[in-house]
Amino acid sequence: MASARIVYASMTGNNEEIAGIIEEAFEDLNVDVTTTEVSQAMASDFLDVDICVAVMYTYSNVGEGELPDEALDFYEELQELDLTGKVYGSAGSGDRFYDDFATSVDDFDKAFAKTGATKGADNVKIDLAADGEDIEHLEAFTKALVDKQAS
Ligand code: FMN
Repeated sequence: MASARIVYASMTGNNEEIAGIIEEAFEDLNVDVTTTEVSQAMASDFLDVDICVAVMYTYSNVGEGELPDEALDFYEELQELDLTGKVYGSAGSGDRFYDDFATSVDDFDKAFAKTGATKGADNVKIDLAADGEDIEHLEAFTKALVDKQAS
């Protein structure tokens, strides 16, 4: 059975919910999945699984996209890892009101790319809470990750 780990950051619940949607989609595809809030996680936990997923909000006071404070250590640690042979995906909710919409999703994509892991699905950026169409995108995202891992 393939294994996956989802690490998320969430202040008001949108990204926690998105992580839950991805978790359920993995379970439906018979993947052994663990979901952890980022301040409780270590990037090296990704060494134990086949598929690595980050779900992060974007937070900026000055109009520039910024990572969640509580994810900074994790973000630095991640880039030091060798995740060659693993598959990764990056998703998250932001707010289209901001010019730097959901840039944390791109930042984590780039951090994963540095680890040597293989990108398994296009980044998914969601405006605030996930709606019905977003859920379909998240399910397709999860399936793409599983298919990539199996290939
Ligand atoms: N969203 C963006 O896409 N880009 C930003 O630069 C950004 N800055 C924010 C700054 C503040 C002070 C607040 C309150 C929100 C900001 N957001 C920004 C929106 C949040 O990322 C968005 O509400 C997200 O859904 C929060 O996720 P959560 O419910 O998981 O905490």
